Amino acid sequence: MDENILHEIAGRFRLTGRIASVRPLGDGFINDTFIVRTEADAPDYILQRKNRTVFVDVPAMMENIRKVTEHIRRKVVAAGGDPLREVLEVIPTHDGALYHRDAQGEYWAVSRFIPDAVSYDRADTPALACKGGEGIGKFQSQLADFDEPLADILPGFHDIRFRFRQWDEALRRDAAGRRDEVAEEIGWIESRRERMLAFRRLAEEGALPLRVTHNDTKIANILFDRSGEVLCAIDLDTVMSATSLNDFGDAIRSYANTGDEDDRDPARVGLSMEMFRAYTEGYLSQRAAQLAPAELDNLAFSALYITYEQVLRFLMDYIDGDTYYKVKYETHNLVRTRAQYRLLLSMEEQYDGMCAAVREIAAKYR
Ligand code: ADP
Ligand code: GN1
Ligand code: MG
Repeated sequence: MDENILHEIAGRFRLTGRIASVRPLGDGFINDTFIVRTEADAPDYILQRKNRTVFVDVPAMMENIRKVTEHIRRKVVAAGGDPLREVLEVIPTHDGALYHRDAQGEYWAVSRFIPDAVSYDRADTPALACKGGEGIGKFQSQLADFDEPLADILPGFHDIRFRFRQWDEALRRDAAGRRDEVAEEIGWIESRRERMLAFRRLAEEGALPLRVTHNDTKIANILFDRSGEVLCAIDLDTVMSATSLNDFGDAIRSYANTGDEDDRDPARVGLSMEMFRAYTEGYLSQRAAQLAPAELDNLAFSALYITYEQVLRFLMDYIDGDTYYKVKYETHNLVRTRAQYRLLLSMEEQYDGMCAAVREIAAKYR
C-alpha cells in the first residue's frame, strides 16, 4: 500500500509525535499490520487494517477489545505491573472513535507499539513454552472476573458443529474445482467427524464452563520481553466467551510442534512431549486451582480437537480457492493442511502420554 495513504490514515488517530514512517510488519494471516514510527522520543504505534470479510462487525470487535484491555490494565496496575508493557492499549481517533473507516469502507485501528518486545513463530526451548503457558494462564485469570457483555464476534469460531456446516457447504460448492484432487485429505476429516462432535457435545451440554478466552493463542500472538518473560497477549480480535480449552489446544499447536505450521517436510512435524509438558506446566501453574475437573480431564484432547479443526479450516479454504487465509503460493493451504494433519497423527499416537502428563502436573497445583 502507498505509504502516503497509510500516513494519512495514521494521522487520524491520537498519536504523540510526528509520523516518520509507516511500514508493513509481521506475518498475520488475517489483518494487514503496519508499524508507525514517530520522530524523537515519542512512542511508536501499530496500525492495522482489519479484515472486514472475516470480521463483519469491526466496531463491536473494537469495543470488546477496549473493555477487555481496560479490565486487564486495572489488574496490572493493582499488581504493581507496568501498564505500558503488560497490556495492549487501543488508541482512539481524534474524534474519540476506536477505529477509522476509510472511503473504501475499510476499517483501521491503532494500538501503542510495545518496544523491546519479541514475538516468535515457534518455541525453541521448553523454558519459552513454559512462559507462554504462564502468559495465557495469566490472561485467563485476569479476565476471570470480567462480567461485562462481550459481542460474539465470530459465532461458532471453535464450534466444530458450525465448522461442519461450512465444510459440507464448501464440498458441495467445490468453488475452485479442487475437491476431487483432495479426496484422501477429505477422508482424514470425515473419519474423525463423530469423535469431534462427541467432544463438542461437552460444551453444548454445559459440562464445560464458558469463560472469557482469547481464542487465537498461537505463539505469534503473545509478546515476550528480551529475557523471555511474557509481556502480554496481543491480537485480541477473537476475545469472546468460549471454553478455556480452546486457548490451551490452540497454543499446543504451535508451542509443541517440532516443525512449522506450514512445513513442506512432514517428517519434521510432530508433537514434542517435552514442549507439551513445559507449556502445560506453565499454564497449570496459573490455572489448575481455578479449572473445573471436566476442563482438566479434557485438556489433552483439546489439542487434538483444535488441531483437527485447523486441518479442516485450511483444507476447506483450499477447496474454496483460498478466500480466508493469506497464502504465499498456490498450494500453501494444502501444505498447511498436510503439516497440521501430521501433527494431529502424532498427537493421536501420544495421546495417553499427554493425558498422563496433564494429570501429573495438575496434581502438583491443585
Ligand atoms: P494479525 O491479526 O494479522 O495476526 P497481530 O495483531 O497478531 O496481527 O500482529 C502481527 C504481529 O505484529 C505480531 O505477531 C507482533 O509481532 C506485532 N505486533 C502486533 N501488535 C504489537 C504491539 N502492540 N507491540 C509490538 N508488536 C506488535
Ligand atoms: C489466524 O490472525 P492470526 O494469523 O493470528 C486465524 C486463527 C488460526 C491461525 C492459523 C481470526 O490467526 O484462527 O488458527 O490463523 N485467525 C482467525 O495460523 O481466523
Ligand atoms: Mg496474529
